[in-house]
Amino acid sequence: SAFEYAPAPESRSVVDIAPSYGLFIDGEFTEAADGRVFKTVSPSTEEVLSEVARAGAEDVDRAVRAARTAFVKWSALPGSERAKYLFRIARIIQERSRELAVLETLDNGKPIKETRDADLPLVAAHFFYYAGWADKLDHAGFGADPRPLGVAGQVIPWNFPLLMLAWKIAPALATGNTVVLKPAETTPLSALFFADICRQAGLPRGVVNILPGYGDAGAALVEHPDVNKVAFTGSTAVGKAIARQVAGSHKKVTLELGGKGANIVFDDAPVDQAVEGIVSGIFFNQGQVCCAGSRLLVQESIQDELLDSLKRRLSTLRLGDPLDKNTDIGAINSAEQLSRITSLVEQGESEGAERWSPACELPSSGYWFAPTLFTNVTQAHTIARDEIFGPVLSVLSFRTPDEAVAKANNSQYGLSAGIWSEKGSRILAVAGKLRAGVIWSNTFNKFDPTSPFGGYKESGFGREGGRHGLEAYLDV
Ligand code: TXE
Repeated sequence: SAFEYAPAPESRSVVDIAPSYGLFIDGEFTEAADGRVFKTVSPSTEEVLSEVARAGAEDVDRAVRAARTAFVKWSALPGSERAKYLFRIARIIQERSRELAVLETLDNGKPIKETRDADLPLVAAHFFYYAGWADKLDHAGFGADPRPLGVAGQVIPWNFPLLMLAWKIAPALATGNTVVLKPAETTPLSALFFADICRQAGLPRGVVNILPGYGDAGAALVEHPDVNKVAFTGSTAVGKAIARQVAGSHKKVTLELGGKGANIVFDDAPVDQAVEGIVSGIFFNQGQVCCAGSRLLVQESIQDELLDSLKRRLSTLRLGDPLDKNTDIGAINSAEQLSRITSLVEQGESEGAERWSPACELPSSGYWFAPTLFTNVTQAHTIARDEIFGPVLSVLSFRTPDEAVAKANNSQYGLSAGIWSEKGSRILAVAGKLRAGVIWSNTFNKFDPTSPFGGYKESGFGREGGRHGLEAYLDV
């Protein structure tokens, strides 16, 4: 696509990581009020990458005040002027995409193949896309003169650090809001590099503020009385806590939470293509994806054939150094996430499911988990119900389309699903019955800024992306 611009980055030398970073408030990098810092490590080596200022409630207050002051002028700018800044940011992201891809791979642990070919092109694409909306809001179908909300408090996770930032910041700025964003504690660096990009683009001070920190800073941001809109992506437990926190206040909120996506393969599906989709559905970003296809529902008549092909394919995946451009499976983002995955996998075994992994050597340092497949899984098993957020696929089977739909919908979540079949009529009939915000057909994990994304049920509410993503930042 026209958005794609990604020269090959494979060397760590393309990125210059400073030994320490401050918070980004009102256009300046500054220490935390109480002087606290934390370390961010590379999950593939456990090497310390940098020491980062840790925001607390006082810093949140400072940042929200800066954003409030900036809102007066920013919201009064003509949309065409706001668009210029967003286009400029998008272009700088393209120009610096090598550096940002390597940085993201170092801080997150995901393969460079993914940051280079998926994360970074999509980050730029979101800024281009929402830049295009900034002067067309009167024509977005919301009625004349839609208004920005004010200061947006945004809390993002570690699985797509820069992409989640783009999903949140681009529509907020396009619509005339200002932003205080808290990146996740294990992946603060790309958001801080983004702060530098805002300065490079000449963005007026205070329009974007970045506060690295932990959950306490996120909670303080959500709680701050002068925040008008809360946007959160993360765990369902924290999402529910945030919904309680803002209940009864003036704040608007969107939540993008967990998932347990069903990838449904019918007997007329092209098997080789389906195997590729199953692999990308659950092993992309080591399965640390809210819309991962973590439940494979395969029609009984082709189960054996499909599983044989899938196992052969899994044996060819390369796990290791995420900076190597041939790597398919990188590191798990943190020791905490690794232990969550490990304990759920142990539970799967103890509940009687059958575990299989290809032969694969795990590096001696860093956080690693081999691609894992569970068969003999029933709907009652924990691994078929809970989000594992790791490279672990649970295989279930079905006989009829109705049974596939019933099993796919048998989840507290409703974020994503996939349908594999040669028959268009079957795909449409099944898609119409699935309770999931995103449904792919004969592909999986494909993203596009023009398409709204979000969940049913406990996967959250509100949509990000597309024209719908504007709505969350406007009073209409
Ligand atoms: O999430 P948290 P964690 C799921 C996934 C994973 C589990 C736990 O299943 O195994 O969540 O991950 C900030 N108020 N997802 O512990 O804690 C936190 O600092 C405000 C799904 O990392 O929800 C970080 O910036 N903010 C998911 C962000 O919330 C708070 C992506 C997410 O962290 C807070 C990530 C609080 N009280 C995990 N507590 C998805 N939907 O894609 C923490 N935070």
